[in-house]
Amino acid sequence: MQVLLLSMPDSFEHMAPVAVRMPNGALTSIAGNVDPHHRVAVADLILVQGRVTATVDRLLAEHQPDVVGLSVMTFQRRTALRLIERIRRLRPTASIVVGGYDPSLAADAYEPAVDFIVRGEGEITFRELLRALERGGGVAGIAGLGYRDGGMFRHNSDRPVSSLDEAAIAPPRRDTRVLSGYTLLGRPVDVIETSRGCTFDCSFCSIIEMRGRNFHTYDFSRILDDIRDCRDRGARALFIVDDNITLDVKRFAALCQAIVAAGLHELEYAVQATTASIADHGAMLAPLMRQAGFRYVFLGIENVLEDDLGFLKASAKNTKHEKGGRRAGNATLTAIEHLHAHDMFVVGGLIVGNPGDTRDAIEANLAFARRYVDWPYIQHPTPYPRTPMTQQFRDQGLIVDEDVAHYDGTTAVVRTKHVPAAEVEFLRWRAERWIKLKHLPAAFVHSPGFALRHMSAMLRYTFAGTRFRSMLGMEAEHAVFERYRQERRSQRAYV
Ligand code: B12
Ligand code: SF4
Repeated sequence: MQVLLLSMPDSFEHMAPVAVRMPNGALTSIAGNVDPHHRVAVADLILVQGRVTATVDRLLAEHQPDVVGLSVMTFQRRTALRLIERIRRLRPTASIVVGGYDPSLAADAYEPAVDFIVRGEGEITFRELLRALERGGGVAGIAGLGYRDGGMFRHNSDRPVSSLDEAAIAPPRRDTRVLSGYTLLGRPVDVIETSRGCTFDCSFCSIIEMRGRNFHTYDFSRILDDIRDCRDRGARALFIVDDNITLDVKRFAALCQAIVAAGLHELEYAVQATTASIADHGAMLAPLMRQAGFRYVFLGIENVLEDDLGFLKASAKNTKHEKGGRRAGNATLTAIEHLHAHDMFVVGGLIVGNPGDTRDAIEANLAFARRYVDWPYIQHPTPYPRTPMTQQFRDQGLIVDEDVAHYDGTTAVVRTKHVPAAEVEFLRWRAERWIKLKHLPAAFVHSPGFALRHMSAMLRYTFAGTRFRSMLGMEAEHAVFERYRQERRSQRAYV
């Protein structure tokens, strides 16, 4: 069968598409796990943001797919549904399948539009679906699948999460990609996985509903082969997409050593980490990470105030420990010190605009980011489907925007008990542009060629909405902010 797999073009405020265009790791993993006689094409539409419909039309004509699969996050739902309408019109014979976080957690939003919904991990479910379609058999026995049955949409039982042990999931197939241009600050970038899952239960995170609280790992030989595959295809930077690689610090340290031993430390790595693990083990771990080539570390700080950490259920992962395991306060600063001491950049993940937040509480977090963080990754709490936090915001009547196309993390769609949503977003926007500007000299040293070629585009993106008059202080900041919001919204109408 001919299969076309698409990831959505919608991008995120803190990942300017001029600087960051990463592949979707799910689709190449799905491609690597179908039976080998199928012909699969993977297209990451982030690479063609300015010409999405023309590209999809071309791919449909060239590949004549029997099955089209789309990978969708919640804020990409509107784009996905518009694309599905178009695919139906242009290729009515194709079966349409959706998977990923949004279809898994908000299946009803897709039921009227698609033929199949793959919930949770997709590799085995999708493989079995293709087998069933090929032989014209039923799909009622395929765990993890939803399907149309006459006028009804039925859902089979959940598929248990994969153990990831040997041969459970075959390696990704990157040769199936049909578009090019992935970049991380000018370096060709790819994504790899070394583990799946997390055992924490932060209230804003979709992972618990998606797969439960568990942690499974791939073995090192598979991971090193996967890194080699990326390198041999031209990647010079790698983003490790693990939910929480720092859950097992010993294993992470051993992985850093294995990367060095295999000579794969010439690549540059970016990863997500919890502050507690880095604070508790940084003296041993940070030098190993640096030797292995880690450069940008996304720290899940979430908030610097204990009340907010309590609301986000993120206190445990942000508490450092003394020898003997006694709790020793907030881990964030110690973690940042360890990373900075070893020449790594901190991408600071903070969440501002929680129910109890006052203006001062928000400003305290922004001041922290200004002082300690290299690249701000500040978001507003966003009521993604079925997270525990969503229910809390709903119960308190604090959700002010139900349009999920705005659920991109940097549009404030909830208010606090004390501050209106638009003001929360304004405060973040006002602070963040200048923190980003501060990082540009370091970005210049890190990637001089890229910075020279794209500095003006980066500045235009960061200061969207700003005009000469605004720079001279002849315009109210709120007017500039409104223009920034309008510009972003029109940029994000891809289909
Ligand atoms: C890595 C990652 C990123 C990377 C993305 C790199 C990349 N291009 O892949 C970065 C840092 C850029 C990122 C950014 C964002 N992310 Co993110 N990210 C993740 C993370 C940690 C891992 C995703 C991953 O690659 N997993 C590995 C792959 C193999 O697994 P998978 O994606 O789940 O795919 C499996 C199934 O879902 C399914 N599947 C997926 N697609 C399809 C398609 C078909 C056809 C089929 C059959 C099956 C299928 O099968 C796959 C294999 O089993 C998740 C999860 C988490 N716990 O936090 C969040 C997560 C996906 N991100 C999320 C969000 C909200 C964002 C942002 C909007 C804001 C933010 N929080 O940072 C931005 C927007 C990104 C953008 N498009 O611009 C949310 C999504 C919530 C939702 N309901 O939509 C998650 C769940 C985190 C959370 N807050 O709970 N993210
Ligand atoms: S530590 Fe990270 S991956 Fe784990 S539940 Fe919290 S936000 Fe999700």
